[in-house]
Amino acid sequence: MSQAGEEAATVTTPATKEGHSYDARNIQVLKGLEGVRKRPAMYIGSTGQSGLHHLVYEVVDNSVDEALAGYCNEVRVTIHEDASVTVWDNGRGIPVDVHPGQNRPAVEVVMTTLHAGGKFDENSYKVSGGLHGVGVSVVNALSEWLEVEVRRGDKRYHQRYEHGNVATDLTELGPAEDTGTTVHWRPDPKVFETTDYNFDTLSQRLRELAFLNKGIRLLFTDERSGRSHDFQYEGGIASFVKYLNENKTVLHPTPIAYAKDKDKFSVEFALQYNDAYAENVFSFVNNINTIEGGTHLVGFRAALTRTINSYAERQGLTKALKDISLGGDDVREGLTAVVSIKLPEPQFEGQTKGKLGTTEAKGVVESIVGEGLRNFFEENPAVAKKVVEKCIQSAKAREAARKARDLARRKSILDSGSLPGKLADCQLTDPALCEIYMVEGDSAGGSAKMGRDRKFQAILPLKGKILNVEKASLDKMLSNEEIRTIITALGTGIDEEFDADKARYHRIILMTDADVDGAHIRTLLLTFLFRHMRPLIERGYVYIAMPPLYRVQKGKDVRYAYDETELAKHQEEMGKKGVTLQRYKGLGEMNPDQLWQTTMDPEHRTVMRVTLDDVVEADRMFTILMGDQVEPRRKFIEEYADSVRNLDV
Ligand code: 0RA
Repeated sequence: MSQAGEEAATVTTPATKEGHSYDARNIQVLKGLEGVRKRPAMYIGSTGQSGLHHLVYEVVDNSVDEALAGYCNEVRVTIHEDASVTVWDNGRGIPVDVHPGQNRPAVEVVMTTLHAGGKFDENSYKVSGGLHGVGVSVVNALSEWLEVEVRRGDKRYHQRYEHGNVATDLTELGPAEDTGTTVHWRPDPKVFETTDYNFDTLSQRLRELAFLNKGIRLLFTDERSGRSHDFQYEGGIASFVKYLNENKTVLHPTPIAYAKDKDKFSVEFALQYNDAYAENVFSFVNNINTIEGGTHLVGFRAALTRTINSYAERQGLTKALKDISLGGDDVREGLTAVVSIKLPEPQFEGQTKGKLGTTEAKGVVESIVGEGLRNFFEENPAVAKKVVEKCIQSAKAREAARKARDLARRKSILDSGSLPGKLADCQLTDPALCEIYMVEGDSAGGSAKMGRDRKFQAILPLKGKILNVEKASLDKMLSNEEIRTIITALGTGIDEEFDADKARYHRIILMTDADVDGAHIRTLLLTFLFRHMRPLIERGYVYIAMPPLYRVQKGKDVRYAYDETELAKHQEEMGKKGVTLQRYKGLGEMNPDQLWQTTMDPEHRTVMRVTLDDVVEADRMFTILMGDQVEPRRKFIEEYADSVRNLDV
């Protein structure tokens, strides 16, 4: 990677007309973009693929802001073969008149000044803080070149920049039929490690934006592959909820949805129950996914619990519960919901700035969600009854689970004091230093126990397929011995008692055979971790071991290959004579020494960290792979036959 440090010096080239003297503010400005090129990661998170995508989001966000202000209804995003990107919109067009304080066209100021976008923009929903909202000037600073075309006041204008510097003055091109802005840029290969965009990642984000901003048409074209998408949802977040529940069996055909503005807040929610057990609530602030939740989510949850309880009481439906009230977990079982709020200057907090801190959001969201739900229940008593009955069902099942858990605790299986007999624990006790291998099968488990470094490596052998938690209720899950063993070994507890801080290992490594069964077991384990211990994945504790597929030997020269390409390379280097090739069908075929060398020795092994890049897609994938609808699963596997082999969440 190149930081382009030297080149940043050229950013200070004066970009204004002759005879103009620079005031302090101007110099500040020039320093600003230089800073962006010096430390790009500070502005866009990274200079890898995600930073590259960030540039696209930044420009699209500006167009979406125009749409939110009511001036734009279509945005077109195109990836070109030379890795340049065009974002076109039919908004008002960036102003081109000479900016009074700066003596140059406003569009030039917007493109070359850090954070200038917001200064002109009376649209109050611009995001402050967080990762987005750094301004188009950042995109300009990190581009080899950028060209902007503005359609405004019946005319077309054009300006070009290179490395963030003005390359040509703003020129008039001719008449315009409509208004809008087109930004076309090529990310600077000296700044970015890669210029390879991921079609799916970009397309998922654009789809999300189309859901979150009802009616906007987002056209996405990838000229590298010829693929394209056209997103537009008149149903907004209700369509989003339908999409999330697409492969699930729903309790009521239409999502419950409501939207209202209050003070400086705009609040909307949509929800729909399904017959699974997981809670799937996604919250957004100014179109940004708040993965850590925050005050708006607290308000939503409070309203849901309170409104369902009071409706149930008023209708005399709680008698079945003998006066126990429905808890938060009971009203959220099988719930799919999207809560989206927009407000000026939200305060973000938390590790990844993904948590809303704005205090007033709780009360506002709580009152609007309460009102929306109450109205809906009054007008749709049949659906209301179904929802309440489902929640009561959940409460009863939770009670049964509590009993199962108590029983298990009495048998001291879930007690952290006594560890499962199958677990070969490590000697160290500091979780940050410890890892656990969850190994498919007793024989591989045996080899792993012998091959490991017992100081920091624990081994938990698993008997074949674990329970598919996607189809099991909590009490069924807790009465499953294999699952209980995993919970106890990890030390986190489960459900209401789950606490990621109690994890006994900060590396949880899934080691399964490199065959279809192995992939299935890995998916079952991941499903369990995703549904019930998601914070462990979020914290980056979960890994997948990568055992070799081949062993090639010529005399004393022994090499391992992790894929076909590597195998071919070894074979080429070693020649054909006297070479023996072994293809590993399972972990059990490796002796303890080999297993250590190839798969467990931190000096030589490769492990793949499981990440949750896109929780929405991860959820859909688990539902499809592990849920009970056969057709979507068949289609998914057909479509992704290759990638399922290397299933990455
Ligand atoms: C500054 C002020 C106004 C609009 C914009 C910038 C703007 C920026 C971008 C970036 C991509 N598309 C965009 N569309 C608009 C307000 C314009 C006015 O008041 O007329």
